[in-house]
Amino acid sequence: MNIGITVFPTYGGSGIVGSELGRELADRGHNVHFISYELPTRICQLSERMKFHEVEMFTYPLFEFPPYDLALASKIVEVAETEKLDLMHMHYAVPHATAAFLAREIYKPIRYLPFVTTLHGTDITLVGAHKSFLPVTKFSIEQSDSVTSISQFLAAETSRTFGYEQVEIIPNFINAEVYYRRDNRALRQQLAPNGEKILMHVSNFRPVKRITDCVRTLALLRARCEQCVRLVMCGDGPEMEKAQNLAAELGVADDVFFAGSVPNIADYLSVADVFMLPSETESFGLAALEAMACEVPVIATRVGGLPEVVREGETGCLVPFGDIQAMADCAGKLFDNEALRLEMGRRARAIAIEEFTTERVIPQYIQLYERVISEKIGKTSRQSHR
Ligand code: GMT
Repeated sequence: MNIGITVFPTYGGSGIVGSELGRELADRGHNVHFISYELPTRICQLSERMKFHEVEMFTYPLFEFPPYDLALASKIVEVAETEKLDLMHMHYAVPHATAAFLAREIYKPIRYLPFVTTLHGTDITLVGAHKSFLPVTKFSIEQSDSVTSISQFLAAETSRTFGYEQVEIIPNFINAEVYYRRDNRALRQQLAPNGEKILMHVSNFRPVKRITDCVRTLALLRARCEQCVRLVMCGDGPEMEKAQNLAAELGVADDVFFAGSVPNIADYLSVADVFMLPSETESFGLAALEAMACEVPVIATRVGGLPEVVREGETGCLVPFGDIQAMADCAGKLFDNEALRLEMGRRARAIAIEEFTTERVIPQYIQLYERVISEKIGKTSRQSHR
Protein backbone atom coordinates (compact mmCIF):
# COMPACT_ATOMS: atom_id res chain seq x y z
CA MET A 1 0.00 0.00 0.00
CA ASN A 2 0.96 3.65 -0.39
CA ILE A 3 0.31 5.25 2.97
CA GLY A 4 0.55 8.94 3.85
CA ILE A 5 1.28 9.73 7.50
CA THR A 6 0.95 13.10 9.21
CA VAL A 7 2.33 13.76 12.68
CA PHE A 8 3.53 16.66 14.78
CA PRO A 9 7.20 16.12 13.98
CA THR A 10 9.10 17.77 16.79
CA TYR A 11 7.24 17.27 20.03
CA GLY A 12 5.32 14.56 21.82
CA GLY A 13 4.54 10.88 21.82
CA SER A 14 2.07 10.97 18.94
CA GLY A 15 4.91 12.02 16.62
CA ILE A 16 7.05 9.15 17.90
CA VAL A 17 4.25 6.61 17.42
CA GLY A 18 3.40 7.86 13.89
CA SER A 19 7.08 7.88 12.85
CA GLU A 20 7.84 4.45 14.24
CA LEU A 21 4.68 3.08 12.65
CA GLY A 22 5.90 4.46 9.31
CA ARG A 23 9.25 2.75 9.72
CA GLU A 24 7.60 -0.57 10.61
CA LEU A 25 5.28 -0.33 7.59
CA ALA A 26 8.23 0.38 5.29
CA ASP A 27 10.06 -2.64 6.76
CA ARG A 28 7.01 -4.71 5.80
CA GLY A 29 7.16 -3.58 2.16
CA HIS A 30 4.73 -0.64 2.15
CA ASN A 31 5.51 2.81 0.76
CA VAL A 32 5.30 5.47 3.44
CA HIS A 33 5.01 9.21 2.81
CA PHE A 34 5.42 11.51 5.79
CA ILE A 35 3.63 14.82 5.19
CA SER A 36 4.48 17.49 7.73
CA TYR A 37 6.33 20.78 8.21
CA GLU A 38 9.51 19.06 9.34
CA LEU A 39 11.09 15.62 9.20
CA PRO A 40 9.81 13.69 12.25
CA THR A 41 12.53 13.57 14.92
CA ARG A 42 12.72 9.79 15.14
CA ILE A 43 13.27 9.45 11.37
CA CYS A 44 16.99 9.78 10.74
CA GLN A 45 17.12 8.10 7.38
CA LEU A 46 14.75 8.15 4.44
CA SER A 47 14.71 5.50 1.74
CA GLU A 48 12.95 4.40 -1.43
CA ARG A 49 10.11 3.16 0.75
CA MET A 50 10.06 6.07 3.16
CA LYS A 51 9.80 9.62 1.85
CA PHE A 52 9.20 13.03 3.36
CA HIS A 53 7.05 15.76 1.81
CA GLU A 54 7.45 19.13 3.46
CA VAL A 55 4.44 21.36 4.00
CA GLU A 56 5.81 24.75 3.02
CA MET A 57 4.27 27.70 4.73
CA PHE A 58 3.48 30.80 2.72
CA THR A 59 3.70 33.86 4.92
CA TYR A 60 1.84 37.05 4.22
CA PRO A 61 1.55 40.23 6.28
CA LEU A 62 -2.20 39.69 6.68
CA PHE A 63 -1.63 36.32 8.31
CA GLU A 64 -0.91 36.87 11.95
CA PHE A 65 -1.61 33.13 12.30
CA PRO A 66 -0.59 31.41 9.03
CA PRO A 67 -3.19 28.71 8.22
CA TYR A 68 -1.08 25.55 8.47
CA ASP A 69 -4.08 23.22 8.18
CA LEU A 70 -4.87 24.62 4.72
CA ALA A 71 -1.29 24.26 3.54
CA LEU A 72 -1.30 20.69 4.89
CA ALA A 73 -4.53 19.85 3.03
CA SER A 74 -3.07 21.22 -0.21
CA LYS A 75 0.09 19.16 0.27
CA ILE A 76 -1.93 15.99 0.91
CA VAL A 77 -3.82 16.54 -2.36
CA GLU A 78 -0.53 17.03 -4.21
CA VAL A 79 1.09 13.91 -2.70
CA ALA A 80 -2.09 11.84 -3.24
CA GLU A 81 -1.69 12.55 -6.94
CA THR A 82 2.08 12.22 -7.35
CA GLU A 83 2.51 9.18 -5.08
CA LYS A 84 -0.87 7.52 -5.74
CA LEU A 85 -1.70 7.35 -2.04
CA ASP A 86 -4.18 4.66 -0.99
CA LEU A 87 -4.88 6.16 2.43
CA MET A 88 -3.87 8.90 4.87
CA HIS A 89 -3.18 8.16 8.54
CA MET A 90 -3.49 11.25 10.73
CA HIS A 91 -1.96 11.22 14.22
CA TYR A 92 -3.53 13.69 16.68
CA ALA A 93 -6.95 14.92 15.60
CA VAL A 94 -6.34 18.68 15.78
CA PRO A 95 -5.91 19.94 13.08
CA HIS A 96 -4.73 16.88 11.18
CA ALA A 97 -8.08 15.10 10.80
CA THR A 98 -9.61 18.35 9.57
CA ALA A 99 -6.88 18.79 6.95
CA ALA A 100 -7.36 15.19 5.78
CA PHE A 101 -11.11 15.74 5.49
CA LEU A 102 -10.53 18.84 3.35
CA ALA A 103 -8.03 16.98 1.16
CA ARG A 104 -10.42 14.06 0.72
CA GLU A 105 -13.22 16.40 -0.36
CA ILE A 106 -11.01 18.36 -2.75
CA TYR A 107 -9.64 15.18 -4.33
CA LYS A 108 -12.99 13.33 -4.47
CA PRO A 109 -13.77 14.15 -8.14
CA ILE A 110 -10.55 12.34 -9.07
CA ARG A 111 -10.38 9.60 -6.47
CA TYR A 112 -11.58 8.89 -2.92
CA LEU A 113 -8.69 9.22 -0.48
CA PRO A 114 -9.80 7.67 2.83
CA PHE A 115 -8.22 8.72 6.10
CA VAL A 116 -7.74 7.06 9.48
CA THR A 117 -7.46 9.27 12.57
CA THR A 118 -5.56 8.05 15.60
CA LEU A 119 -6.40 9.84 18.83
CA HIS A 120 -3.51 10.23 21.26
CA GLY A 121 -4.50 12.25 24.29
CA THR A 122 -4.95 15.97 24.66
CA ASP A 123 -6.45 16.09 21.17
CA ILE A 124 -9.48 14.67 23.03
CA THR A 125 -9.04 15.54 26.68
CA LEU A 126 -7.84 19.14 26.46
CA VAL A 127 -7.25 20.77 23.07
CA GLY A 128 -9.98 19.03 21.05
CA ALA A 129 -12.49 19.50 23.84
CA HIS A 130 -11.75 23.22 24.20
CA LYS A 131 -14.70 25.30 23.04
CA SER A 132 -12.64 26.97 20.32
CA PHE A 133 -12.05 23.59 18.65
CA LEU A 134 -14.80 21.25 19.86
CA PRO A 135 -17.28 21.47 16.94
CA VAL A 136 -14.49 21.07 14.37
CA THR A 137 -12.84 18.20 16.25
CA LYS A 138 -16.17 16.40 16.61
CA PHE A 139 -16.97 16.88 12.93
CA SER A 140 -13.51 15.74 11.81
CA ILE A 141 -13.65 12.62 13.99
CA GLU A 142 -17.09 11.75 12.64
CA GLN A 143 -15.90 12.30 9.08
CA SER A 144 -12.86 10.03 9.48
CA ASP A 145 -13.13 6.76 7.60
CA SER A 146 -11.92 5.06 10.76
CA VAL A 147 -10.89 6.26 14.21
CA THR A 148 -8.46 4.49 16.53
CA SER A 149 -7.33 5.33 20.03
CA ILE A 150 -4.28 4.13 21.89
CA SER A 151 -6.12 3.06 25.06
CA GLN A 152 -9.52 2.07 26.40
CA PHE A 153 -9.40 5.13 28.61
CA LEU A 154 -9.13 7.45 25.60
CA ALA A 155 -11.90 5.63 23.73
CA ALA A 156 -14.16 6.17 26.76
CA GLU A 157 -13.19 9.86 26.90
CA THR A 158 -14.01 10.20 23.18
CA SER A 159 -17.45 8.74 23.83
CA ARG A 160 -17.97 10.98 26.86
CA THR A 161 -16.82 14.23 25.25
CA PHE A 162 -17.87 13.77 21.63
CA GLY A 163 -20.55 11.08 21.84
CA TYR A 164 -18.53 9.09 19.32
CA GLU A 165 -18.60 5.33 19.96
CA GLN A 166 -16.93 3.62 16.98
CA VAL A 167 -13.35 3.93 18.17
CA GLU A 168 -11.13 0.93 17.59
CA ILE A 169 -8.44 0.47 20.22
CA ILE A 170 -4.96 -0.21 18.88
CA PRO A 171 -2.42 0.26 21.66
CA ASN A 172 0.98 1.87 21.34
CA PHE A 173 3.84 -0.51 20.63
CA ILE A 174 7.57 -1.06 21.06
CA ASN A 175 10.12 -2.81 18.92
CA ALA A 176 11.65 -5.28 21.40
CA GLU A 177 14.82 -5.50 19.31
CA VAL A 178 15.42 -1.78 19.78
CA TYR A 179 14.15 -1.48 23.35
CA TYR A 180 15.97 -4.05 25.46
CA ARG A 181 18.31 -3.89 28.44
CA ARG A 182 21.95 -3.74 27.40
CA ASP A 183 25.08 -3.67 29.46
CA ASN A 184 26.34 -0.09 29.65
CA ARG A 185 28.77 0.13 32.54
CA ALA A 186 30.43 3.33 31.28
CA LEU A 187 27.14 5.25 31.30
CA ARG A 188 26.16 3.82 34.68
CA GLN A 189 29.51 4.84 36.10
CA GLN A 190 29.05 8.34 34.68
CA LEU A 191 25.53 8.77 36.06
CA ALA A 192 26.05 7.07 39.42
CA PRO A 193 29.80 7.11 40.16
CA ASN A 194 29.42 5.99 43.78
CA GLY A 195 27.21 3.01 43.06
CA GLU A 196 23.98 4.93 43.75
CA LYS A 197 20.65 3.55 42.55
CA ILE A 198 19.20 5.35 39.53
CA LEU A 199 15.69 6.74 39.51
CA MET A 200 14.85 7.88 35.95
CA HIS A 201 12.24 10.01 34.25
CA VAL A 202 11.80 10.68 30.51
CA SER A 203 9.38 13.22 29.06
CA ASN A 204 8.96 16.55 27.33
CA PHE A 205 8.78 18.30 30.73
CA ARG A 206 5.34 19.80 30.17
CA PRO A 207 3.34 20.77 33.30
CA VAL A 208 1.12 17.67 32.84
CA LYS A 209 4.20 15.44 33.45
CA ARG A 210 4.63 16.86 36.97
CA ILE A 211 8.41 16.57 36.90
CA THR A 212 8.70 18.44 40.19
CA ASP A 213 7.14 15.36 41.83
CA CYS A 214 10.25 13.41 40.75
CA VAL A 215 12.43 15.95 42.57
CA ARG A 216 10.23 15.85 45.69
CA THR A 217 10.36 12.04 45.66
CA LEU A 218 14.14 12.18 45.48
CA ALA A 219 14.20 14.54 48.48
CA LEU A 220 12.13 12.05 50.53
CA LEU A 221 14.41 9.19 49.50
CA ARG A 222 17.46 11.23 50.41
CA ALA A 223 16.05 11.73 53.89
CA ARG A 224 16.30 7.92 54.33
CA CYS A 225 19.89 7.64 53.15
CA GLU A 226 22.55 10.05 51.95
CA GLN A 227 24.02 9.49 48.49
CA CYS A 228 22.17 6.26 47.78
CA VAL A 229 20.09 7.42 44.85
CA ARG A 230 20.45 9.73 41.87
CA LEU A 231 17.62 11.13 39.81
CA VAL A 232 18.28 11.19 36.05
CA MET A 233 15.92 13.40 34.06
CA CYS A 234 15.94 12.81 30.30
CA GLY A 235 14.25 15.34 28.05
CA ASP A 236 13.67 19.03 27.85
CA GLY A 237 10.73 21.38 28.10
CA PRO A 238 8.99 24.23 29.89
CA GLU A 239 9.16 22.86 33.47
CA MET A 240 12.92 22.26 33.48
CA GLU A 241 13.88 25.48 35.29
CA LYS A 242 11.18 24.98 37.90
CA ALA A 243 12.50 21.49 38.64
CA GLN A 244 16.09 22.76 38.83
CA ASN A 245 15.09 25.52 41.25
CA LEU A 246 13.14 23.08 43.41
CA ALA A 247 16.11 20.69 43.54
CA ALA A 248 18.30 23.55 44.78
CA GLU A 249 15.67 24.62 47.30
CA LEU A 250 15.33 21.09 48.70
CA GLY A 251 19.11 20.64 48.84
CA VAL A 252 19.25 17.77 46.34
CA ALA A 253 20.61 19.60 43.28
CA ASP A 254 23.84 17.54 43.36
CA ASP A 255 21.84 14.33 43.11
CA VAL A 256 19.81 15.31 40.05
CA PHE A 257 21.26 15.04 36.58
CA PHE A 258 19.44 16.71 33.68
CA ALA A 259 20.59 14.70 30.67
CA GLY A 260 18.75 16.74 28.00
CA SER A 261 17.17 15.13 24.96
CA VAL A 262 19.25 12.01 24.57
CA PRO A 263 19.28 10.38 21.13
CA ASN A 264 19.23 6.76 22.20
CA ILE A 265 16.83 6.50 25.07
CA ALA A 266 17.22 2.70 25.35
CA ASP A 267 20.86 3.23 26.42
CA TYR A 268 19.71 5.39 29.31
CA LEU A 269 16.78 3.17 30.29
CA SER A 270 19.22 0.25 30.39
CA VAL A 271 21.00 1.72 33.39
CA ALA A 272 17.86 2.76 35.29
CA ASP A 273 16.77 0.86 38.40
CA VAL A 274 13.32 2.42 38.68
CA PHE A 275 11.35 4.61 36.27
CA MET A 276 8.92 7.34 37.38
CA LEU A 277 5.95 8.81 35.53
CA PRO A 278 4.03 11.00 37.99
CA SER A 279 1.73 12.55 35.32
CA GLU A 280 -1.48 14.36 36.09
CA THR A 281 -3.08 12.65 33.11
CA GLU A 282 -1.72 10.24 30.53
CA SER A 283 -3.80 8.47 27.95
CA PHE A 284 -1.20 5.72 27.52
CA GLY A 285 2.31 6.56 28.73
CA LEU A 286 4.63 5.43 25.95
CA ALA A 287 7.66 6.30 28.08
CA ALA A 288 6.50 3.76 30.69
CA LEU A 289 6.23 1.06 28.03
CA GLU A 290 9.74 1.85 26.74
CA ALA A 291 11.08 1.53 30.30
CA MET A 292 9.24 -1.77 30.80
CA ALA A 293 10.76 -3.18 27.60
CA CYS A 294 14.16 -2.32 29.11
CA GLU A 295 13.28 -4.29 32.27
CA VAL A 296 12.75 -1.25 34.47
CA PRO A 297 9.90 -1.36 37.03
CA VAL A 298 7.68 1.71 36.75
CA ILE A 299 6.14 3.94 39.41
CA ALA A 300 3.20 5.70 37.78
CA THR A 301 0.13 7.59 38.84
CA ARG A 302 -3.19 5.75 38.68
CA VAL A 303 -4.59 8.07 36.01
CA GLY A 304 -5.93 7.77 32.47
CA GLY A 305 -4.62 4.80 30.51
CA LEU A 306 -1.57 4.15 32.72
CA PRO A 307 -3.23 1.18 34.51
CA GLU A 308 -3.59 -0.44 31.06
CA VAL A 309 0.21 -0.40 30.75
CA VAL A 310 1.62 -0.67 34.28
CA ARG A 311 0.45 -3.59 36.46
CA GLU A 312 0.26 -2.82 40.17
CA GLY A 313 2.55 -5.08 42.20
CA GLU A 314 3.60 -6.98 39.09
CA THR A 315 5.56 -4.53 36.92
CA GLY A 316 5.70 -1.60 39.32
CA CYS A 317 3.43 0.57 41.47
CA LEU A 318 0.37 2.66 40.71
CA VAL A 319 -0.02 5.52 43.15
CA PRO A 320 -2.56 8.32 43.59
CA PHE A 321 -1.74 11.47 41.62
CA GLY A 322 0.43 13.81 43.69
CA ASP A 323 1.11 11.27 46.46
CA ILE A 324 4.86 11.83 46.83
CA GLN A 325 5.07 9.70 49.96
CA ALA A 326 3.59 6.70 48.11
CA MET A 327 6.07 7.24 45.23
CA ALA A 328 9.01 7.39 47.65
CA ASP A 329 7.76 4.33 49.59
CA CYS A 330 7.52 2.28 46.40
CA ALA A 331 10.93 3.44 45.13
CA GLY A 332 12.49 2.73 48.53
CA LYS A 333 10.99 -0.78 48.57
CA LEU A 334 12.32 -1.51 45.09
CA PHE A 335 15.78 -0.10 45.82
CA ASP A 336 16.02 -2.15 49.03
CA ASN A 337 14.83 -5.43 47.54
CA GLU A 338 16.95 -6.29 44.54
CA ALA A 339 15.27 -9.64 43.92
CA LEU A 340 11.85 -7.99 43.77
CA ARG A 341 13.14 -5.22 41.51
CA LEU A 342 14.74 -7.63 39.07
CA GLU A 343 11.68 -9.88 39.04
CA MET A 344 9.37 -6.91 38.34
CA GLY A 345 11.73 -5.79 35.58
CA ARG A 346 11.63 -9.22 33.94
CA ARG A 347 7.85 -9.32 34.22
CA ALA A 348 7.64 -5.79 32.76
CA ARG A 349 9.53 -6.87 29.67
CA ALA A 350 7.45 -10.03 29.35
CA ILE A 351 4.21 -8.00 29.37
CA ALA A 352 5.66 -5.44 26.95
CA ILE A 353 6.41 -8.30 24.57
CA GLU A 354 3.18 -10.26 25.13
CA GLU A 355 0.87 -7.27 24.64
CA PHE A 356 2.63 -4.36 22.97
CA THR A 357 5.29 -5.62 20.63
CA THR A 358 5.41 -4.47 16.99
CA GLU A 359 4.74 -8.05 15.80
CA ARG A 360 1.42 -7.91 17.60
CA VAL A 361 0.33 -4.32 16.97
CA ILE A 362 1.53 -3.36 13.45
CA PRO A 363 -0.59 -6.07 11.74
CA GLN A 364 -3.65 -4.51 13.41
CA TYR A 365 -2.96 -1.24 11.59
CA ILE A 366 -2.29 -3.05 8.31
CA GLN A 367 -5.57 -4.98 8.57
CA LEU A 368 -7.40 -1.76 9.39
CA TYR A 369 -5.95 0.00 6.31
CA GLU A 370 -6.88 -2.95 4.09
CA ARG A 371 -10.40 -3.01 5.49
CA VAL A 372 -10.90 0.76 5.08
CA ILE A 373 -9.52 0.75 1.55
CA SER A 374 -11.66 -2.18 0.48
CA GLU A 375 -14.81 -0.84 2.17
CA LYS A 376 -14.43 2.76 1.06
CA ILE A 377 -12.95 2.40 -2.37
CA GLY A 378 -14.20 -1.05 -3.23
CA LYS A 379 -12.14 -3.87 -4.61
CA THR A 380 -13.23 -3.33 -8.22
CA SER A 381 -12.61 0.38 -8.59
CA ARG A 382 -9.53 0.35 -6.41
CA GLN A 383 -6.28 1.36 -8.02
CA SER A 384 -3.53 -0.90 -6.81
CA HIS A 385 -0.24 0.87 -6.36
CA ARG A 386 1.71 -1.85 -4.65
O1 GMT B 1 -1.81 14.45 24.24
C1 GMT B 1 -0.74 14.96 24.50
O2 GMT B 1 -0.51 15.61 25.49
C2 GMT B 1 0.32 14.84 23.52
C3 GMT B 1 0.39 13.48 23.00
C4 GMT B 1 1.45 13.58 21.99
O3 GMT B 1 1.13 13.83 20.90
O4 GMT B 1 2.59 13.48 22.39
O5 GMT B 1 0.71 12.52 23.99
C5 GMT B 1 -0.16 11.47 24.10
O6 GMT B 1 0.23 10.50 23.17
C6 GMT B 1 1.24 9.56 23.55
C7 GMT B 1 1.46 8.60 22.36
O7 GMT B 1 0.30 7.95 22.01
C8 GMT B 1 0.82 8.84 24.81
O8 GMT B 1 1.79 7.89 25.18
C9 GMT B 1 0.67 9.88 25.92
O9 GMT B 1 0.19 9.23 27.06
C10 GMT B 1 -0.32 10.95 25.53
N1 GMT B 1 -0.21 12.07 26.48
C11 GMT B 1 -1.21 12.39 27.29
O10 GMT B 1 -2.26 11.83 27.30
C12 GMT B 1 -0.93 13.53 28.22
